[in-house]
Amino acid sequence: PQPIHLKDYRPPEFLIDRVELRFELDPECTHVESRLDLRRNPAAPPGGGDLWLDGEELRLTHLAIDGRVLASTEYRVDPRGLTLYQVPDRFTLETQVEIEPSLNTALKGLYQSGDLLCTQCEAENFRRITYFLDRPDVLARYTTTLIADQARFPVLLSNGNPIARAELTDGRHSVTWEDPFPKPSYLFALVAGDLSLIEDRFVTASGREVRLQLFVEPHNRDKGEHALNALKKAMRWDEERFGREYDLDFYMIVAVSHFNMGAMENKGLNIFNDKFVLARPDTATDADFDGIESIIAHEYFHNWTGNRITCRDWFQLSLKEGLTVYRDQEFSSDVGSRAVKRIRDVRALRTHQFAEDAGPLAHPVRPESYIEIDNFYTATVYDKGAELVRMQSALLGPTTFRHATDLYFARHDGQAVTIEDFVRCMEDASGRDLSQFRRWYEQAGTPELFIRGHYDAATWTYTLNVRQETPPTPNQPIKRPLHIPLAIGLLGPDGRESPVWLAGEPEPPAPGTRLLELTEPEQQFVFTGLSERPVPSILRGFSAPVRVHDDLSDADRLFLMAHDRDGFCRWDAAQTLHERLILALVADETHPIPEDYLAAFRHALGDTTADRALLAEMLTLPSETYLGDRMAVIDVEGLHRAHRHLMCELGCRLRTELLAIYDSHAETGPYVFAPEAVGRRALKNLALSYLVYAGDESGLACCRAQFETAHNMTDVMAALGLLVDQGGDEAEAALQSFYRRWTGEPLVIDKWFSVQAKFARPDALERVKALIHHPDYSPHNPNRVRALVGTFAKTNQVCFHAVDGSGYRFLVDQVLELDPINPVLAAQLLKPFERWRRFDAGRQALMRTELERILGREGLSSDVFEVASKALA
Ligand code: HT7
Ligand code: ZN
Repeated sequence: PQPIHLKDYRPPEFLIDRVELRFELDPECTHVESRLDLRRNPAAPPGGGDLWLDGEELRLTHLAIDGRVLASTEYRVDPRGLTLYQVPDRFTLETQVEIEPSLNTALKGLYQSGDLLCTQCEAENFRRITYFLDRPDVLARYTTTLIADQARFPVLLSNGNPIARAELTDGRHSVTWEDPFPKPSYLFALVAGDLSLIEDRFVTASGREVRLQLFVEPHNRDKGEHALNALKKAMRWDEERFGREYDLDFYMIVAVSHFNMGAMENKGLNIFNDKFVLARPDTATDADFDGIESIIAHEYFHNWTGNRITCRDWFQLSLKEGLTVYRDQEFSSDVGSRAVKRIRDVRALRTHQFAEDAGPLAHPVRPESYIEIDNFYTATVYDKGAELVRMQSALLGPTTFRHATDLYFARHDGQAVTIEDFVRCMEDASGRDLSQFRRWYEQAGTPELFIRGHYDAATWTYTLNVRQETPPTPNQPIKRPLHIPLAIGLLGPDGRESPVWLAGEPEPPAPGTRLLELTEPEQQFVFTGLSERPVPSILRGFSAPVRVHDDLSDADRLFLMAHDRDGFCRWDAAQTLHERLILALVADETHPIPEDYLAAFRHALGDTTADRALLAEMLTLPSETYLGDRMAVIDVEGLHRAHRHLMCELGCRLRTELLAIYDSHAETGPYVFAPEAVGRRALKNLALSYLVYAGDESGLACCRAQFETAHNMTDVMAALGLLVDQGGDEAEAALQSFYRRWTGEPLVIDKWFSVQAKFARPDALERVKALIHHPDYSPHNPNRVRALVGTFAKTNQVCFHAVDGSGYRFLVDQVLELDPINPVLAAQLLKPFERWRRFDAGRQALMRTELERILGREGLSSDVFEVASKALA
C-alpha cells in the first residue's frame, strides 16, 4: 500500500451540489440508486476531461449521464473506483449498485448489527455504499429514500427531516429524508430496524423546539434516561459557553451493539456504540455513566465543530477532533469537578499519548502522510490536539478566546477548512502572532522541560532556569523550540500564595497563578519580593503537554501536596512521590516506606472536608504501564512486585484510616450519579482495594459482603475485581453467580470477560484462551473482543509480557484471525506492540518475531500492515 501525503492535496475537480439516494434495503442484497448533480469546480486547476469516483465492494448494475446509459467504452471500473471518460462540465450522473450488508464484517459502510442495518461512513466508507467523490471537501445536499420490509424494519432513519412516508403494496414501506445542510459524505447515515423510541424535547436559546429521539432495541428501553439527560445538558452548555445553537428540528441517536469506535456524529443522526448510551445503576459503573455523558456531549459538539465546519482533508482531522475533545473536556469540567477531570485527562494523556509520541508510530497532530486514515484516530490527534486548543485558549485568555471561536464559526460556517484557518482566527481575534505556536501541529514528540530553581536570600529573588528540548521522533531528527505556556505559582513557607512578581516590573501582581511564555531553548525568570525561599508550583493545571524534570525535593512535594491551591499540582506532587517510591522499590525491595509519606496520606484520609474524588485520585498509585514508561528498560516483574508491595504496605500501615473511610462511606440511599456520590464510591472502593491487597480479614469480609449485597454496578465490579484478583474457589463462585445473574445483558457480560483478563493471575492467559471458545465470545463483536483480548494485552502487563512470549503469540494469533474480519479492530489491538523497544532484549526479540510473523501473512489489510511495518521500522 502507498502512503498519501498532505503536500499532494489538490482541490476536487468536480463538485456535487445535490445527491438523491434511494435504498431498497435487504441484509443480503441492498440496491442503491443515486443521482448526483455534478459540475466542474471553478476553483480547481484544469485537469483532463475524465472524472474519478471512489467506490469499493460495489456491484455496478446501471450507469447513465443525463439519462443516457453509458457504453462500456465510456468508463472503467476497478476495485478502488470508477473512471468516466470525457464527461461534460455539468451533468447528472445516475448509478445503481448492489451491496451485501450481512457479509460486511468490517463494519464500514452499510452493515448489519444484530437485527439492525446501519452505516459507518467516516472516514472513507461512503464509497462502500455508492460511487462518489468520497472526500470531506465535497459538500452536498442529500435527499434519501429508504425502502424496506415494514415488519422487519419498521423504523427507517436518515439525516435531516422526514419529508414523505408511504406504505407499499408488497409489505414494504418507505420514508424520505431531506437534509437541508450541505455535508461531506462521511456524515451520511441511515439506520433501519425494529427500534424503540425514547423521546424528549429541548427548547433552544432562541425558542425553537427540538425533538430529541433516542432509538434503542426494545429490551433496552429502561437504559436511556441518562444519555438523554446528558444530551440536554450538553445542548444548554454549548449555547452558554460557545454561543452554539442546534440547527435541525430533530436530533436522533441510535444505539447499536456492533461498532468499531465510541460513536459517530452523522448530521442529525448520531450512531453510537451502545456501551456509550445504555446505563442503569445496576448495569453500569460510575465510569460508564461518566463515559456516556462525555461521549454524548462530544458527538453533539461535533454539530458545530466538524459538521457545520468540517475538514478540508483527513490530515486536518484534529481540526474537528482536537477542538471537540477540548470542548467535551470543558463541558465535563463545568458540570463536574474541574480538578478531577483535568487529572483524569492528564493521566490518560501521559499514559497513552506520551507513549505514542515516544514510539515508532509517533506523528504530529497534523500528520504529513498516512497509509490508512483509520489508523490516525489516535491519542495524538484527539488528546494532544485538544491540548493545543487548550494552550491557545490560555495564551489568549477566556474572553479573547471566545471572540476567536466566534470568529471561527462566523467566518467558516458551511466550509471545509484547515487547522491553519483555525489558528488564523485565533491570531485575528487576538492580534497575537502564533507563528511559533504552529510548530506544535507539525512537530511530533513530547517536549521536556528541565527546570532549576535558585533562591538568593540577599536580593529576595528566586530564579527559575527553564530549558526545553524535544527528543527526535521517526523522520523528524531535529526539533525546533516551541511556544509553551507555563503556568506557575509560588508558595510561601506558610503555604500561602506569593505574588509571581518578575524583576523589572514596577508593581507586584495579585498573588496567584501566572502564565509564563517559553519560546527559547533556554530562558531565565527572576522573581522578586520574596523574603523567604518559595516552593514553586510548576505547570499548574497542566498548562502544556510536556514532561517536567525539576529539582524539587520530596519535602517540597509533600508541602505542595498539602498546600497547593491547584488541584492538579497537588495530585501531581502525590503521583511523583508514589512513582519515586515504587521505582526505588524496584531497585531495592527493602527500600523503607518513608514515615512522612505515610503521615501525609494518613492526614489526607483524615481530612473529612476534602473533595472525596480528588482524594481518591491522589491515593491511586500510577499504573504499572505508566511506570514502565518511566524506566529506561521496563522491568515487568520488578514493577509488579513493587507496586503490590506498596499497595500492601499502605493497606497495613493505614488500616485504621482505611477501615474508617470504608465504614463511613457506605451507600445509604438509592444510586445517584453526581460528583459527590461518585467521589464517595471511588474513595470507598479504593480503601477496600488497599485493605484486600494487604490481606486484611475485615477488608475481605467487607469485599464479600459488598459483592453479595451492592445494588449498583460500581460497587459490584469493585468487589468482583478484588475477589478475582485473590483467585481460588471464592473467585470462581463469584464469577459464576455474576454470569448467571447477567446472562442476556451483553454490556455486563463484557465486564465479566474483561475482569477475567485483567489480573496478573498465573492462569490468566489460559483462562483468556479458554474464553475465546466460550459460546458468548464472538470475533464479530468489537466490544467483546476489546473486553477480552484488548483488556489482556493492554492492562495485564505481567501476563501479556510473559517471558516465554506466550502473551505475544496469543495476541498475534488473534490479530491474524481478526484481520480478514475487521481490519480496523485488528489494528487497534496491535497498540501494545508499539512499546516493544522499551523492554529487555529477550522480550524485544520475541515481539519482533511476532511483528515479522504478521508481515509475513499474505493478504494483510493495509490497516494492520501500516501499524506492524511502522512499529518495526
Ligand atoms: N468521528 C468519529 C470517528 C469514527 C470512526 C473512525 C474510523 C472508524 C470508525 C469510526 N467510528 C467513528 C468519532 C468521534 O466522534 O470522534
Ligand atoms: Zn470526535
